[in-house]
Amino acid sequence: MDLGSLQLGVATAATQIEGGHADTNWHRWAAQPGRIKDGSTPARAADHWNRVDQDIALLGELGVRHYRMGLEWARLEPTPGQFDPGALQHYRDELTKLRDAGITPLVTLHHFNNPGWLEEKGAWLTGAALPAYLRFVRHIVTQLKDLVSEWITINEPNVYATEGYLRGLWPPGHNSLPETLRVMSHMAQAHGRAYDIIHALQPGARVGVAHHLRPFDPARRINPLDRLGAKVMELGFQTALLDAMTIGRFRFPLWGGTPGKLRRCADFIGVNYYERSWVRGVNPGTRPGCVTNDLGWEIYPEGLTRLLTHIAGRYPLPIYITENGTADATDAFRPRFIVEHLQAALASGAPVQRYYHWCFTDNWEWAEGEGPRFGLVELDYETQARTIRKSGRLYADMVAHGGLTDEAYGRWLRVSV
Ligand code: IFM
Repeated sequence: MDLGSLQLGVATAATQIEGGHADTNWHRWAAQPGRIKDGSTPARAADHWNRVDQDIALLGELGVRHYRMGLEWARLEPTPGQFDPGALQHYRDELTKLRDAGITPLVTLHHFNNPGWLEEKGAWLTGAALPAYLRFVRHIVTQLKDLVSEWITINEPNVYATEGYLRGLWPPGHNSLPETLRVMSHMAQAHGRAYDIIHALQPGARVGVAHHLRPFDPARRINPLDRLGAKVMELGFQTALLDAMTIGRFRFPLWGGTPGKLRRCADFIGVNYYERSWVRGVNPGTRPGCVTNDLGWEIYPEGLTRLLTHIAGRYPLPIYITENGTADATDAFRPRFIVEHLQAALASGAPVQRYYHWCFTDNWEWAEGEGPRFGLVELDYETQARTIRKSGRLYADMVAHGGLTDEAYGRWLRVSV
């Protein structure tokens, strides 16, 4: 497999790897009994805050030239309007080291993580988030634009909204469809404003959103209820947001923007792809009998081809696969997962410029805690020892050769019979 111009990188998010005691919505949530499956908190994670040098050396071992990372808003702005110069310097140092190592950072400004003070004011449900977020964006871009030129304004607004406001499994633990749509609308509006601010400060910047996308397929192909359910979910969970955050088209069930007026508000489409939804009536589920990962998510590379083909036909923009990966504690199927998803991306013929594997190291997986293992690099949470997995070695080989060589295939993927 020849990757052509497709470049490989790895992805992380601040709250999931940094460790420490920032006052975020997640640190507060994890402190409540029963919220996190294994009772863990983000305070340990991968202790990346203290191990930046070690982790940059590991990125060097993988050979990647692209690294997607997040910023912890609560560290940078611990009280409203007061920015912490120490935290800013920490990120400046990290970004400088990355660039010195020949690695281009793609920086996420919001990845499910609100400062505690914003959460207290209702965060994205109320009018509090927009001015606070824009102030944060303005300050951070001004301070980091000499080191960063690629930005993700918001990660997976649909997942943030549905897990926190519909399913109630994430902070703030609500169960309300109107609230979910309000949060989505506020995030879509915030992205458009942030896009303009970043471009005003840094005209050459590349700005986008990391969208969580999946195919929604009716469980019973000719059942009208399943078909309708799949269509409605696709629109409500992703298509309406994609339109609003790419071409400024706000339509039901979202609101905001200027009616009838379209405008470009993304320089690339970020795609986070993990699985498909198998819809029965109004219930999204998993196809019975399919191959799944450790979290029960269907492994379905063809879904990536389908999504990319659809997106490329809808928006004339380059595509970054900003996340793709799988929970596989024993690394039994991750090597094949990676190769098959890269093949699926190439098969789409879509203008995919980047592929960031999720995750660089094992990460604190939100309400699932420390259990799921997504890393190319295995983490021993007790000792913080890092070990590159077989899949990580394969990935490094693909980075070095611009694709999968016959030798690598034989070494990492051939099944002996
Ligand atoms: O770990 C998450 C990440 O924070 C957002 N996208 C999906 C990943 C795996 O669940």
